[in-house]
Amino acid sequence: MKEEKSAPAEERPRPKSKSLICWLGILVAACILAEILLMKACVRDGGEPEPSGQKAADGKIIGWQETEGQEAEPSETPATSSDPTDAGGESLREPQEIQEPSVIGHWGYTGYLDECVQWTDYESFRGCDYDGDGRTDRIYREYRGKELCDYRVEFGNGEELTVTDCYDTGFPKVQHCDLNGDGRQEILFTLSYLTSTDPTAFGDTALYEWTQEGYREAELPFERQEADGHTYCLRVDYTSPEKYRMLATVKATGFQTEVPIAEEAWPSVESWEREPADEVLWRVSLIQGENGAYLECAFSLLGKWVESEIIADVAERDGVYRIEDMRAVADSEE
Ligand SMILES: [Ca+2]
Ligand SMILES: [Ca+2]
Repeated sequence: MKEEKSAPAEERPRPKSKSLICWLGILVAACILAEILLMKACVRDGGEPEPSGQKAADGKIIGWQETEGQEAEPSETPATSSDPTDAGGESLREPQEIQEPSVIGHWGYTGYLDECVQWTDYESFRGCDYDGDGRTDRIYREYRGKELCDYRVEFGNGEELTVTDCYDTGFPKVQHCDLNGDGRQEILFTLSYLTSTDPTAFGDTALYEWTQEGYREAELPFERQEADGHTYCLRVDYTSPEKYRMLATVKATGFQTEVPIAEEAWPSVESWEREPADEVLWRVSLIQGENGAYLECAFSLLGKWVESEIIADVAERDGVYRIEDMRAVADSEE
């Protein structure tokens, strides 16, 4: 009897079931892959979008400035978007709170003044050419804390000048004119204090001339107020020849003017004759006159109670700024 040869182990169904498990494994893996792809497609088409905005510390929504290919950075500047999805007020972005521009919107601000959109005066700093080289000049403001800031005038050609230690609450203004006839513009930087209870009692002035070493501050022919590098003063002695009248005498020039005082203002100003007063240069204008350019400098007399000023015309002569003329005016005459 021929003994049946048992099938070799290799030929038993075992190898067949191993192949089936292998196929089943491939099928399961394919299902998992398909599920992953399906989930991704769902997220892309209808899933929650990634947050596109952040809240400021105070909870207000702040705007975005986005640059293609970059992560969006938060900005205090409300974004002006050209995104068509913004049309009709519908947008996938977070709603933005647009702050109304304010006259004091630059207080505490760091950045270019022409971008300070929360300030009503920011547009007056757009497209300026102070040095007259045809290139646009800009002013960068850096708030340093403790109510102080610096202003840096950038002339677009590598030249710049910085006015340091300015009060945050000042209102900046830049004027320019060739005062010394060298063909280069002088830069007059001023700060006024319009929100003060007496704007005529404060003012900062810095005049810059071009030299081979760059811009340097020129000295005006007035007193410097102690502990404040940008405030010029006129030292005035007051005497009262009679009630409701004050005689103002400028110590530096001997110029005198009699100031009539209203009866209701007299109690507030009569004590001024006890000591010399440092009247502050609070308004300066660059004037192009027939005989050349000059500075018109205004000093208010006797504070906010009296509407009288002394005006000093200052011109550059042989490298020095001198008082060319001094006169008294009432505010109503200006
Ligand atoms: Ca320029
Ligand atoms: Ca000049």
